Amino acid sequence: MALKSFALALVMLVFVGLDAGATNDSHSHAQLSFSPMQIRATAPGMPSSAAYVSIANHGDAADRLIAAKTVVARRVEIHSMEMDNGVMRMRAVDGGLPIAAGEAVHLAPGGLHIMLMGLTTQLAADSQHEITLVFEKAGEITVTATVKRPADITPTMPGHNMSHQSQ
Ligand SMILES: [Cu+2]
Repeated sequence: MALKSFALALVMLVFVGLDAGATNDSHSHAQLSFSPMQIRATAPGMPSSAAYVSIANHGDAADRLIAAKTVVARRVEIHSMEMDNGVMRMRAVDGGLPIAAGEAVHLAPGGLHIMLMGLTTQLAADSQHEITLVFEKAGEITVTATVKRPADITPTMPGHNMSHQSQ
């Protein structure tokens, strides 16, 4: 009996330890890591904006970005951009964005992005806002995003282009 509760205490310790590790570094959680998230700055009255980030899956199981939320937008969607009869159109990604094991997905201007709609505040350059990403397996992970002028938004992973590719 005593041995059993010792084992249980040990298991709990391990979980607490993992938890502490996760809170020490907001850019890594479970098997996922993130580049610094960037949000496109808005002029007063602009209703929407977009956020960009690269998500790398270092684990051996696929995960999926299924939603995102933030207090600065009433509605958040994961969008792709596709050419449709010569016109670039945005559309919501059906069923979430898969992130295969050992691969990275890049959300960047002109391609995949986190669409922030119904902004509750003007997004001024250099301000910071939390965005919570919801993953099928990793659960909710909140990252701090920095607002940047459109010209200052950098590709999120130097050395990688915006296509999906293996690490
Ligand atoms: Cu969009």
